[in-house]
Amino acid sequence: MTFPKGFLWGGALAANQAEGAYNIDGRGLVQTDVTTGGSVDSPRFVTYIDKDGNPGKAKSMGHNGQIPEGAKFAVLETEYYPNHQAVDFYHRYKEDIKLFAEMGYSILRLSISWARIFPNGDDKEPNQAGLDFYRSVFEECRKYNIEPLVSIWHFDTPLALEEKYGGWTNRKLIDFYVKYAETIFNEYTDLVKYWLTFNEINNTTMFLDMFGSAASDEAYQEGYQILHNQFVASAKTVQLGHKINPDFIIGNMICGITFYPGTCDPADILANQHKWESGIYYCGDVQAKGKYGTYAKRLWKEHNVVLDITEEDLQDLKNGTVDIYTFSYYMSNNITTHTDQEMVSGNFSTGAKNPYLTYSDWGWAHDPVGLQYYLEKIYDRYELPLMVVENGLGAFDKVEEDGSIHDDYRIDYHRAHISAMADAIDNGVNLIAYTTWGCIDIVSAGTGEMRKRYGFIYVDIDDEGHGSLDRTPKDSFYWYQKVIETNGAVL
Ligand code: P53
Repeated sequence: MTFPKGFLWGGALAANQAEGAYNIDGRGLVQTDVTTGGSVDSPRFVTYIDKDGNPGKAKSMGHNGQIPEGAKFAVLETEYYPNHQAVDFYHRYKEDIKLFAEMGYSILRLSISWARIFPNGDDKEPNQAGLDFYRSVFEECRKYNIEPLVSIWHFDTPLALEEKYGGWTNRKLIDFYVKYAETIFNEYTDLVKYWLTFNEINNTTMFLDMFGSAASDEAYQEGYQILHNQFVASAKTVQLGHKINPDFIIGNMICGITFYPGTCDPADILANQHKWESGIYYCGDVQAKGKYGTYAKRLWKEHNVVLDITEEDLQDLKNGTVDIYTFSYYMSNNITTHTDQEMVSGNFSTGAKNPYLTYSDWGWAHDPVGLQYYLEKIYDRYELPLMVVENGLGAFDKVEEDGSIHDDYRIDYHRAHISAMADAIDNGVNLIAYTTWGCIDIVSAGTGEMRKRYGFIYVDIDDEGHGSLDRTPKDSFYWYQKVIETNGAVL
């Protein structure tokens, strides 16, 4: 039997993409609350009021919306914000967790919304209603013997911290984050064992050179300083967590893209190695080995970056290494120095088109072998237990007249990826969990669409917010139920 006894099967979601209830029970605002819906062809925008009081929109690059000097982020009456309601997990979590239990989950990855606990980020006291909400969610999980796997931060820094302190470029954020982590560690010490510090921490710099235009030195300076501050916050949090409860298992979380050289030109081989260093290893090395890799100096020099790093920081990084390495996996990308190749277009997926792979409607390469490659490479580098905490296919789903949803394409995607995980395990990789992305349909992070669906459970809501929000199991629901029941033997 490939999958070891006790292997954790489940699904994953994130607060800002699932909960909705954006201004309920004292929750503060986060950036997705001022971000409109987009699509593959049209970016998401952040909305604001400029210094003269006029409303405006600025293109949101991933999770860092740039607004004009003196402007303030604002919710505009004239816009629709998909994350405000999302799929209303806030009010429907009991129904949803019951369905997850029906699939047989032994683990559920979700995130705590920082702004429900500390609405402004720098509040003296936590918001009791926020603490109560997650207590109730975790208790609901425990009722079904589902282990919560909690992301402390999933792209949702309280907006007030961004406005008042300039966000993560400011070291002050480290203390606010650690205080938030300490609060939830103490609060849920008996309910939660598995924690992740920062979701896809590497996105901040990995995507800088991947949108066709070269990023400025200033963008790298800011990106690397943000990462450094988050590394320190993560390391302090790991140390504190182990002090509060020695049984806590605390991991990092990397956006795991497998990079391949586009050709066998040695220049491409080297460029690809450098992409692994800057995109994937940079964060993993600090969080799992406790120090910057040797190539870090080269990267900083390349972009004239000078970082504010103290001796104490280096000590913290060393003492705050993670217990497990976790990552998301959706696709591979090709890295090439050649300009004559056909390029991929899609959101967050760039580079030369791989002729051996097929692509999703959003341009993401379908590459299960790339997952095996990633697992084997990363396990050998760190020798830490691994978790695949996101993996899935964003696709259009069609609801048949009788209400059923036949999503064989999604089943094929997961079957192939689970099979790749089995091969990696057979080759010695210590993989302990698999949580599929969007176990239920939720708002897409990259495009803000509802129609980019990942779930095994369909949610009746569209891109304009119309729909009953009713939940319906798709064919994949019953398929995954069987996979879990047989511990991966029947795919
Ligand atoms: P969506 C880029 C590339 C790979 C994964 O993404 C990414 C991103 C950033 O969007 O994000 C993760 O919804 C992220 C989730 C997100 C999921 O992948 O754009 O951790 O929040 O929903 C899928 O299709």
